[in-house]
Amino acid sequence: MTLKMLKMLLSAFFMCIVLTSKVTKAQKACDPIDNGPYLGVLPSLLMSVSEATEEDLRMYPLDPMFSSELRLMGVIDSVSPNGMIITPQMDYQLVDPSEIFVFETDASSNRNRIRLVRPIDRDGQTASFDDDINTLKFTLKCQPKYNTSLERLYTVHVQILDKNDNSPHFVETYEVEINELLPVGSTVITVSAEDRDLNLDGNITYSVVQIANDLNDGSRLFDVDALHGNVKVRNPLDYESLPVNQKFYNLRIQVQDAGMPSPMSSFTTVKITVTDGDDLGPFFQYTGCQEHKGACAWPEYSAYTKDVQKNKEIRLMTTKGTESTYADIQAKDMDSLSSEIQFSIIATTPRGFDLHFSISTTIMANGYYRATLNLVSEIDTNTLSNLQILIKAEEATFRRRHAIASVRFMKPEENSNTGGSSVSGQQTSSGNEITSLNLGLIIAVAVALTLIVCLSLVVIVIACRRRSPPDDKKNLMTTSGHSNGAYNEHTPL
Ligand SMILES: *[C@@H]1O[C@H](CO)[C@@H](O)[C@H](O)[C@H]1NC(C)=O
Ligand SMILES: *[C@@H]1O[C@H](CO)[C@@H](O)[C@H](O)[C@H]1NC(C)=O
Ligand SMILES: [Ca+2]
Ligand SMILES: [Ca+2]
Ligand SMILES: [Ca+2]
Ligand SMILES: [Ca+2]
Repeated sequence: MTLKMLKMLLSAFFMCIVLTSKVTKAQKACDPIDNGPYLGVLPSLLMSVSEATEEDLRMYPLDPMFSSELRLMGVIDSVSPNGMIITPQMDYQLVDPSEIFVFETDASSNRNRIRLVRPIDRDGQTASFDDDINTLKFTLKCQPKYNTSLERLYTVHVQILDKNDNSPHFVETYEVEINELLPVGSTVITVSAEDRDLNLDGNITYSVVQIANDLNDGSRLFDVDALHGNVKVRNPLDYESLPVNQKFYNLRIQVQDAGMPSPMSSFTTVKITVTDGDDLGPFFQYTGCQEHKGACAWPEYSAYTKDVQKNKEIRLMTTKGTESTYADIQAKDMDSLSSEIQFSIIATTPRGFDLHFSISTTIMANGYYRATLNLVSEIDTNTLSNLQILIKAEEATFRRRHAIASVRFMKPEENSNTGGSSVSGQQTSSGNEITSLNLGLIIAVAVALTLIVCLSLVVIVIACRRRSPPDDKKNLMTTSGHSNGAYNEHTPL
């Protein structure tokens, strides 16, 4: 039983060996190594090589990336017993495949291959897919040397693999003008780049790059959407903080593909010009005002009550330290927009004197506006000297930005004899007041001093006459007395 079974098993085993050996023996020259897929009427051979430039092929002709295994039995020559003759047909392409590839048997591995010998640009001349060459297709005729009439035909598909040999590039140059009031998040411009390569080699992303040593670098204020190239405002813009005559930002944008192992990139610089927007109000300006961010912090004007006459323009002054100067009320838009400004009286302290005054606006040069303040109905000097008027300079825009200044009144010095004439036409009015006051004081002091000196002289003279009878010896006595004293002091030594 067991012997019989063993015999049967052994015979089955040998049968298998015989069968398999028969199968291998059946594979002759021009037979496919694999039973490849039928992608049509003919069996197919699928291969792939990388695209290559002329230089690639000159430098690395035997690089495996430029060749592909031709999985057919036999050797490609017409001499060996299992030799075969390979003839590519020029049927699908305009070019002859035998000019692009050589068909050869690798001497060391004894394997058949096709090898690229002519440059192929997979990418074409544009980024569009229309001019891409992704596969080369042709019919291959294979004839065994031992009987050339036993020819076999295959459809060959050679896939052309992409190489990242193109850097992405921006299709145009970009310049744009925007207003400083454009809100954060707004799209300023959209940049666009192209890459002729395939898949990751052509998958491009945008990013902002800082420009070293450029005061107009915009990398802090703008960013770019990585996928779509939309440039957006990232931080609030400020026209005023840009240097004069350089109201623009340079935004450097990089575009990079995702090619492995080393991505390729290129750059563009977008010039973003910023225009002025109405973000600042008017400001009062006079020499010597306390400036804060380019505007007078607490604009204050004053006038002497004597300079206030009905239906006459009130002469106003500004004060810096102890110096008072005649000054006009002038205001200007802090934006370069030079918006129209209108002056008005908004309040008085104490209240209720608004209608005693009128104010009018005159346009001046360089965007300045001037206010003219008039008294239209009498106020008594005591009331006036305690009065303060608040004046508003308002932009005639829909935002109605404004600034406020105060005007107060002072009584001139009571002692001043010169009265109204002291300030007329003079630059330093209160300076004049002070000088006339000082003059009076100086005269008084001088008179007093002279009196004191005279009195003391008289006292001295009287005293001298009492102690020394001769008048002419007064000088001698004083000099001798002095020398005596000196001598006396020195004698104890
Ligand atoms: C070659 O093959 C053809 C087709 O199978 C056959 O007719 C012919 O006899 C063969 N010739 C030789 C010399 O074996
Ligand atoms: C590029 O890659 C990103 C992420 O890797 C993907 O979301 C996007 O669809 C790709 N684009 C293209 C055109 O391949
Ligand atoms: Ca690329
Ligand atoms: Ca490419
Ligand atoms: Ca502005
Ligand atoms: Ca303004």
